[in-house]
Amino acid sequence: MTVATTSRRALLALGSNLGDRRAHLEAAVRALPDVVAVSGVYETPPVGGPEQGPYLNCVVELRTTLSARQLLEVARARERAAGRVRRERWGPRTLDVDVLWIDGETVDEPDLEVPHPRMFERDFVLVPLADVAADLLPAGYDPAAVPDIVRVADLAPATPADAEGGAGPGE
Ligand code: A4P
Ligand code: MG
Repeated sequence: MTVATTSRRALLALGSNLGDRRAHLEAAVRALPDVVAVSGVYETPPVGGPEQGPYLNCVVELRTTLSARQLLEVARARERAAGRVRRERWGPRTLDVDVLWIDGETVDEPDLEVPHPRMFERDFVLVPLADVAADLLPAGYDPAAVPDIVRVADLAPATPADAEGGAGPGE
């Protein structure tokens, strides 16, 4: 595993389709470390899995020295904080946090693949990704041409005052 000594860009994808979806995303974004930018929040039709409700999705950019493995641990901690219960693959969830991309780093292990293997196939990832990391979009990809995905909200990154005030609501 690479141990970074200088910070580099990492991108995480967040999704929620159970409970107060926006509150789950908001609490996670506030609690994530080293956040420098947050995409819009988009309502997206579910892809794969059982019949389930629409998702809210967003993408968060970090500048961080955390390794891919440490970011996966951070992601899992946020999912646990949102009370996520795993029943079936691609099933409904209060919060999913995936490690999409880390500049200059690839990981190919049974429980961790970076870049995320499905990120470039999925409009629910690519449309929010376009807000914060358009350089990573596949050539010719036009987020404005994607049907059925609607920007519904904006979340601000946590400010230093948030950090001093504690972890925020939902914790
Ligand atoms: N894992 C491997 N690589 C990673 C990574 N880069 N980041 C492993 C995070 N996890 C990674 O994930 C399953 C396993 O993937 C974990 O054990 C982890 O070690 P999970 O979160 O338990 O289950 P999952 O999310 O159901 O599976 P998966 O395969 O990650 O699903 P996807 O491909 O992320 O799809 N539709 C809409 N509209 N919006 C969504 O957000 N999400 C999914 C999940 C399906 N349909 C969706 C959405
Ligand atoms: Mg996941």
